[in-house]
Amino acid sequence: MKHLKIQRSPVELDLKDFSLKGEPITYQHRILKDIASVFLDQEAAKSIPPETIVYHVQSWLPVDEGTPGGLSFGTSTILSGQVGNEYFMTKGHFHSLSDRAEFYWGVQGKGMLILMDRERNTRAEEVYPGSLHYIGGEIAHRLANTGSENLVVGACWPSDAGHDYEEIAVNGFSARLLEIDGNPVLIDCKK
Ligand code: M6P
Ligand code: ZN
Repeated sequence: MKHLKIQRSPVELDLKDFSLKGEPITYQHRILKDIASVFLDQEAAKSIPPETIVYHVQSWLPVDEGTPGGLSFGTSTILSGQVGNEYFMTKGHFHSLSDRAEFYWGVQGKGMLILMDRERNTRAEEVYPGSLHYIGGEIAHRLANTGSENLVVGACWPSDAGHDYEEIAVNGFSARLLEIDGNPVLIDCKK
C-alpha cells in the first residue's frame, strides 16, 4: 500500500442500473440454449430462439474466488420473458462452502427471490427497488423476473462461497414459480 496516496477505486457503479465500470469486471451471459433444462415446459423452450438472453451478470471479484475472508460483488439482470408460463429465471445455486451467506437487493423491475432450504422447503420473497434480502447459509437461491422490464438485482457474497449448481441440476427446486391467472404462484413439486 502506498502511504498517503489518494485515489479512486478501480471500479464504480452506475446507481441507476447498477452496471459496473472499470477493471477488473467479469461479464457472463446466460442464453436459453445453455439453461433450457431449468425450465419445466421443454416444448415451449424449443419454440424460443436458442440465442435468447435470459440473464446476464457483471461481477467484481477483488480477490480470487476461493480466497477466505474476501467479498465479491455482482449485478444480475434478468430479462422479461417466460418459457410456457414459467418466468425467466437464474439457474440458482447453493454455495459450495454451504454455510456461506449472501445479500441480494432489488434495484430495478419486479421479481421474486426463490429460496429453498436443505429439507427442500421453498418460499419466495418479493423483489422490487429497495427490497433487501439476507440469504442465510444452506439456502439455495434463484431470481425470477415477474415484470415487463428488466429485473436488476445487486449481490454481495463471500469470495470463498463458491457455486454448487450440481444439486439444483439434479434435484431442482421443490417449487416452481408460474404465472397463473396473471399472478406469480409457487407450485409445489417436492419429490
Ligand atoms: C448473483 C450472485 C452470483 C451469481 C449470480 C447469478 O449476482 O449470487 O454469485 O452467480 O447472481 O446466479 P446463478 O449463479 O444462480 O446463475
Ligand atoms: Zn449465491
